[in-house]
Amino acid sequence: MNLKGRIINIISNLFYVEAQGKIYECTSRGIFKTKDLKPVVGDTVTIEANGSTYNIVEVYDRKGYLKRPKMANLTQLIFVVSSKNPSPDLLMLDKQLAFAEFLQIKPIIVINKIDLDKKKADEIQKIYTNIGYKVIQTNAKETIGIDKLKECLKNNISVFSGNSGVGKSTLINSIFQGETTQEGDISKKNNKGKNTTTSVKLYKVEENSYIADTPGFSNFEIYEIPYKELYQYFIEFNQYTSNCKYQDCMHIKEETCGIKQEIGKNISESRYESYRKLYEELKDKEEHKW
Ligand SMILES: Nc1nc2c(ncn2[C@@H]2O[C@H](COP(=O)(O)OP(=O)(O)OP(=O)(O)O)[C@@H](O)[C@H]2O)c(=O)[nH]1
Ligand SMILES: [Mg+2]
Ligand SMILES: [Zn+2]
Repeated sequence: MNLKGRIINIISNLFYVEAQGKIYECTSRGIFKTKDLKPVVGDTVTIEANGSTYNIVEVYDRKGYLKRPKMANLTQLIFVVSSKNPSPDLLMLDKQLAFAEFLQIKPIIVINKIDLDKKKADEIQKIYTNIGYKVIQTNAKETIGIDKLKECLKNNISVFSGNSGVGKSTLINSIFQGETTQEGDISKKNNKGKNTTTSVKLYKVEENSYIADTPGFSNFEIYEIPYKELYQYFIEFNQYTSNCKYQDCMHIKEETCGIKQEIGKNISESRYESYRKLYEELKDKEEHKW
């Protein structure tokens, strides 16, 4: 008997594959022992019954691969900021958005804790909806905005990222509220206050929709991005580069720069400021590599 499913968890050499609503504990055949072929969480696989055990016999092509946290077939990144406590970290948000653009994975912005500073939430929302990003306002504590968020999860494998305390766990809990997950332990885990999972794990929201739980992970590092490319991942900048005097303009020190001309007009000051800081950070890293 062969079944097609998805790897939702890996514990040492055992692969937990969800197929047709059930979870199968599987081993992988020797052919996957080479590092590159080793199945990871998120992989679509075929499993085969072998007596009382199951074997992974095929791993399908990946639609994307993330090194840290290690997972395959991620389709959506959900970046969470809070309107207050902690105060919104737009530099971090812009960094995460640039990374999503670099990876070509769809980003969603969630502004949580709108009960604490609605005005600030609206301000932030305006900056990012103007660029064309999808923004959802939530109050995770009182399950406000959660339906909209759930709608976005459909047919996606999503990962939440954001600084500590912004409300990621609370959001994930309210998504699962009143429903049992495959092991029903997302909420249990949080009640205990300690996260006992040690590796990436997928939780099924509904058919074809998963949320990845990534213990110990909060934000992506972006050092893979060459600093000279960074401006391309600030997507609203692109339409103004034709007004730059120099073809290789980095939009930092150059005069007659199409992007700098737009600051405070079509490009928000905070976005440009983030660009400048991240550019310096990446440049510094690249130049001190050796
Ligand atoms: N007022 C208010 N508080 C919230 C809201 N969402 C979460 N909180 C509170 O904010 C605190 C932090 O929430 P968590 O869900 O633990 O935050 P987290 O992003 O998972 O933090 P880390 O696990 O440290 O990365 C908790 O005390 C929550 O009860 C909200 O919408 N409004
Ligand atoms: Mg948490
Ligand atoms: Zn320029």
